[in-house]
Amino acid sequence: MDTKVLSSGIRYSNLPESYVRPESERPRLSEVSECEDVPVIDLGCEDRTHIIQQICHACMQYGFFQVINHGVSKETVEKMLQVAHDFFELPLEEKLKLYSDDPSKTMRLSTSFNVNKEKVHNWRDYLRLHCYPLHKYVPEWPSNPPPFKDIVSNYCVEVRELGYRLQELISQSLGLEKDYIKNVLGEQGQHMAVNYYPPCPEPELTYGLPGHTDPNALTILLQDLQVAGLQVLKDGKWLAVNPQPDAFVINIGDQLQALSNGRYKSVWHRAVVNADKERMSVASFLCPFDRALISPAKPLTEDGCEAVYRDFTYAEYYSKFWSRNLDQEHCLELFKN
Ligand SMILES: O=C(O)CCC(=O)C(=O)O
Repeated sequence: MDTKVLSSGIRYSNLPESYVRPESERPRLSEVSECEDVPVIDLGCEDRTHIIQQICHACMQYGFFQVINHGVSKETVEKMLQVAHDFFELPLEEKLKLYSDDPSKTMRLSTSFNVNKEKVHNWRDYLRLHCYPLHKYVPEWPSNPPPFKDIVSNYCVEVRELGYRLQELISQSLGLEKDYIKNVLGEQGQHMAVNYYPPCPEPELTYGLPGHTDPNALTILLQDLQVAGLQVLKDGKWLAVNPQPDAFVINIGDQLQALSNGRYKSVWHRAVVNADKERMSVASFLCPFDRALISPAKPLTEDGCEAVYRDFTYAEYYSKFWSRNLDQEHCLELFKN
């Protein structure tokens, strides 16, 4: 491979060796079935108690759900997907100006997951942005395509609102005060990964992203409507979550698993790739404040329920997460009492 990124315009006819997974780790695509009963929660429903019950069920049984009537406008979503697409269409030299494989950078174009740590690479390029506070980070974002900064800023504001709304509902679904999660997480960071998965010559042999859980609190994922690729692990089986119009996929992250004392599961998910078509997704991550102290919520450790995890700061967790490979054991295992 002679370029750092996959989005170079070269169409590969064979999968380069460094992307080939050992036999036992391959996706076995023919064994994956569609997730038929993905929880879809209508946030426009007037019965808040009903929404809270649905969230509780989805977070316990699945660790993820989809939302519709979520308040992020259709125009904002369409523009976001278009500008993401336009970004990856830019000439290679233009994109390479932004390339870095240093995870501590607050804006970078990169590839795979953690190229310096992993043994086998993943069939993905991604633009990673810090997004909060906007005035701090927008100046370093790409200025090409020209409308990028405006469109993405607008998207980030609307998605953040949705995230806060969901955190209130999730708090209540755990029987906690509405603001419990927001108060514990402090002034939350917001990151974005704009994922680009080019057509892959041998999708059976590799991943866009291998199975992982998200290290943050909550992920709001926008999937490309045309091409499926997201799969989640449910009861030991990988299930495809096909894109649904006007919906976001919401994943519970590791921090909410810890805060809920393991009651809610941070969902294992992965992205598989496609032989003929490119795929895009936009993941927005809400992350606790670096010094936020994460511990199982007190009301959930009363009545003889032991705290499953020790207290830790988010900064400690995040640096542990990035010091490892993506497809190792669950990072939270390292924080168990
Ligand atoms: O592309 C997808 O559907 C999943 C993306 C993802 O898991 C991530 O960015 O962490």
